[in-house]
Amino acid sequence: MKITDVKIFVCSPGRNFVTVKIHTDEGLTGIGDATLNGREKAVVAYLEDHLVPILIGRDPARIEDIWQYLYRGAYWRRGPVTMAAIAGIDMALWDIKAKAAGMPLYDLLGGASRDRLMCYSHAQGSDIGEAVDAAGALIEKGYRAVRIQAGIPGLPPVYGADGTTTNTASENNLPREELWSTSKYLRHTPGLFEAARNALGWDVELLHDVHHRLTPIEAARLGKDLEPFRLFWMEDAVAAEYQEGFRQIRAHTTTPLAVGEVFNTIWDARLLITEQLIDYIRMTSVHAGGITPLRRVVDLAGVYNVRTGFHGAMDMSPVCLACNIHLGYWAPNFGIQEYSGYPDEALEVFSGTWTMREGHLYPGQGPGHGVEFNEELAARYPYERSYLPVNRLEDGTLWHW
Ligand code: EZ4
Ligand code: CO
Repeated sequence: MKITDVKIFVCSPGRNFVTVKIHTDEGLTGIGDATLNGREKAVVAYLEDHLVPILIGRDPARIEDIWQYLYRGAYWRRGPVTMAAIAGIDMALWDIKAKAAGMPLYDLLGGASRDRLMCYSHAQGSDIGEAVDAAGALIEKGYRAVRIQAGIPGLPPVYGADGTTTNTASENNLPREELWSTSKYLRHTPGLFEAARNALGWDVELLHDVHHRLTPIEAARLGKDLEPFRLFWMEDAVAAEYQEGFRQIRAHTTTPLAVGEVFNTIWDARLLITEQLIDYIRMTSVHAGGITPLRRVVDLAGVYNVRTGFHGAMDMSPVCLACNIHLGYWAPNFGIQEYSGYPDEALEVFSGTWTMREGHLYPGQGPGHGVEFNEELAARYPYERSYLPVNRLEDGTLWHW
């Protein structure tokens, strides 16, 4: 079999997605996700100008060799643009291989390790009452695990802490600027989970995302203060470029830790995994560079009792979610899958065979990863420039978020 064409699509059915479609001389096609929220066009240029010409004429069965070629052969390794671009190709190649084998992707990876994947969804509110009500509504719908975020008294709405802000709500197609106060957040957050346990009981898993906004010692404080409420995890407590910082958090708290949604390679997670400084690895098929390298991360994690918690926000396309579901179905050390759902128009453009029932995800049983991309429909939703927000302290200092 030979690769005859590789097409790149950018569409915005609710939000921007970058999609790779690989064609072969035997008529089989494969689909991959290469979305990088806020920097979509950089990935498109990387793919169209630099990767597509390399791929034409190659044997799509040689997934490992193609991945090594694109990763090592670039000389300039790693980085979100590079790895999202390689991921789009890698997912499409696995899709082709699984279709050629007539197997669902998880079967090709080694077969199912479980019957269903527990997933969690997002509950947000402008205050504690609203956030806890939103969590209750999700539990009513059958979810067994819920991430809860609430607006912070004394601060205007902040991304990820209040349901009124979303990551597509840029102003005039430029990044929106938001305010952050660590002391206000640290005072307020334990009360959110106290209220959540009082209202929702103990028979549900509660999660929380800090969005990288703390320092290690502040994260240690929050982890300790949240211990009575037995969180499933505290996510992205600090910016993790400085991996050793997790030693300090870990030394102080038994609240389980999850990190890694912005990681691109196994090197970003190596120390965290091998020193058992985290409990869940959040890397995801698209930003990790595809199924080929993420499977390697999962196996390394398994050796050290670290489980998966693949990033699954709605700014990764349903193709990425499908790949995560197949990987999770196989992974012996699966933990949980994030699932925030998609707008209807996105699910029309990316029709999928995975399903969500009663708080659990199930892969499709057909060949491949099971997601089809409707090119004609996609063309009706052109790209719209949009950014994630930017965060400043109250004195104007630019901050992490
Ligand atoms: O902010 O996907 O856990 N989920 C998250 C997401 C991320 C976005 C970034 O593009 O943190 O909402
Ligand atoms: Co997150």
